[in-house]
Amino acid sequence: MSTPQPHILLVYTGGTIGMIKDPDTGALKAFDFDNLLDRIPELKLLDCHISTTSFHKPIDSSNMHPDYWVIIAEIIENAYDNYDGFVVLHGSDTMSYSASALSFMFENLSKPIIFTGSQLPIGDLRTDAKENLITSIQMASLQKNGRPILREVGLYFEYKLYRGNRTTKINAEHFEAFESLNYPHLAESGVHLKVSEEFLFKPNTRKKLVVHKTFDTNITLIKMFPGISEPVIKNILETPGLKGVVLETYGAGNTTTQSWFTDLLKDTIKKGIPIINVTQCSGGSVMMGQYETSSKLKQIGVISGKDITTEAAVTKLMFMLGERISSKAFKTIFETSLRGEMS
Ligand code: ASN
Repeated sequence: MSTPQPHILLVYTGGTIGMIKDPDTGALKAFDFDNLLDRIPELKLLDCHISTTSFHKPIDSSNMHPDYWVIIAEIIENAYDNYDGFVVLHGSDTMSYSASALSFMFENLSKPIIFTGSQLPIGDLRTDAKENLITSIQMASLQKNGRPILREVGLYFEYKLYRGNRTTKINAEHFEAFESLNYPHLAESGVHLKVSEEFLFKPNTRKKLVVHKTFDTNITLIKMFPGISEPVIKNILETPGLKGVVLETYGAGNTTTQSWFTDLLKDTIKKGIPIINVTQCSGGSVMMGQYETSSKLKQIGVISGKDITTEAAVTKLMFMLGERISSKAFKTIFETSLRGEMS
């Protein structure tokens, strides 16, 4: 008896993959990407059933916003029981943020949600879109004993599948646009699709899917640089309504030890505003207390982002604030890996 073909839902949100050049300005802009299956006849050759749906008005992902994450999540949630996997076509600019956000939204996910896109439009002769799209669909279709092999939010680009919330866009030009420096890739596409099963996220399959939909955007991201000034930091931290801060520090979580700086952070934490320490290095982890320049941060209650990416830290913070996690539990929960986003 032949096994039934997996059903895959393709969700088109926009991005270069479906863009065309504006005849007047020459700039790339999102266009209506209807009839995806007709435009890419190769999709009909795949060993799965594909249905497609699209944003009413596709966007360049630089216009991404949590409201759109809810739209993507609701499309998937409403189709969840009828499909075996989901592929989200998305612009590369903010794809790591969206993949991270969706990972937090989908608790107890037991099917693949694969984000992909391209650096060149699908109509371009040298496009990377077709390989990315076709292999993403194949990855989302992978099954063992009739069940999906991948049960997490992934990001597929240029022959590699990554855990979405571990990725960062590292190149605006190369086809190899993403990297996951603190976690191994989950699968690789060569002559065969090679999945590294030991690195896959193992959800608790006995628990029911829960989709979280509230993000609190009253947060800020501060990147440290030598010479950062007191009035600037003071102004940011005293922003009315501010609820959380991601602080991009040097190396293993280090900052200036000037007292005006640590005093401002201390006052902020005392007001119940969590501050998350993430490193501005692309790889490695925050280890507060390793250097004198981070000991004080630890003392005043700064939260360690460990080896989380900035993209995952920003979305996790908005997600946890949206969930109204109490300030007492906030540090412990943030420092716990929820969806494999930190080691
Ligand atoms: N600006 C585009 C976007 O993020 C870039 C891309 O998709 N390669 O929508």
